[in-house]
Amino acid sequence: PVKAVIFDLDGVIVDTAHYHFLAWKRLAKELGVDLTEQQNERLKGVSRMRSLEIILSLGGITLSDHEKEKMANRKNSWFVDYVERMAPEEIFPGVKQLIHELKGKGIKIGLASASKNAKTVIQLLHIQNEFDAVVDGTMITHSKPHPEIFLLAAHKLGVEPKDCVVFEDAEAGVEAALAAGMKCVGVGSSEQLHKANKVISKTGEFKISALEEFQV
Ligand code: B16
Ligand code: MG
Repeated sequence: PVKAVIFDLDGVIVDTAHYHFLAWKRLAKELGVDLTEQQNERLKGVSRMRSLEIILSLGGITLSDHEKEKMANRKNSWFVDYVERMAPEEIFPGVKQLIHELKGKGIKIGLASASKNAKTVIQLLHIQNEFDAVVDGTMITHSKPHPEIFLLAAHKLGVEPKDCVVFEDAEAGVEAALAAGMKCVGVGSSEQLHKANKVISKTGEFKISALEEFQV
């Protein structure tokens, strides 16, 4: 039976994924790289430093560790500027209701975000108390597609991985969830997320009855 649902944050609960894209695009432009939306898919779900490294490789650019640190901090300050202007209304429609329905069925709710800004974001959205466990980018050593983040979330929830369903918008995140031995609902394009057990285009579209598909 499904005992826990673990949500990714960026792109699943709120469109911070768009703010990440804007901030990376701005940094990439300064580096002479025109970051496309297609290329941006590779940045989703992976750590800040890994994202920067992908952009540098797109431009064939090499930087010292010190320079990389500076660039990553620049991107983050722009991202934080966008995020600080965010309001609770920016939560995707239907997400809070979905969380409440799941809780009503006795299902535990986790958050597993690679973002080091995840706690700030959920506070700004006033949803920090909705989660039974939160794991963010400050608590892990391996980023998605490594399963660490989801395994830690399951551990904190006290639920076995096989009884967890993950909601993810990033290909790296879907891979991480499956590698953790969990079921995964992809949120976005079925082409991009074809490895997921089920794909929906928006989180709020999910019907709780569909959880039965995951009972084994
Ligand atoms: P930060 P998620 C991820 O969050 C984003 O998808 C990814 O694009 C970003 O690079 C990563 O967080 C790190 O974020 O720079 O704020 O630490 O999708 O796992 O919620
Ligand atoms: Mg995401």
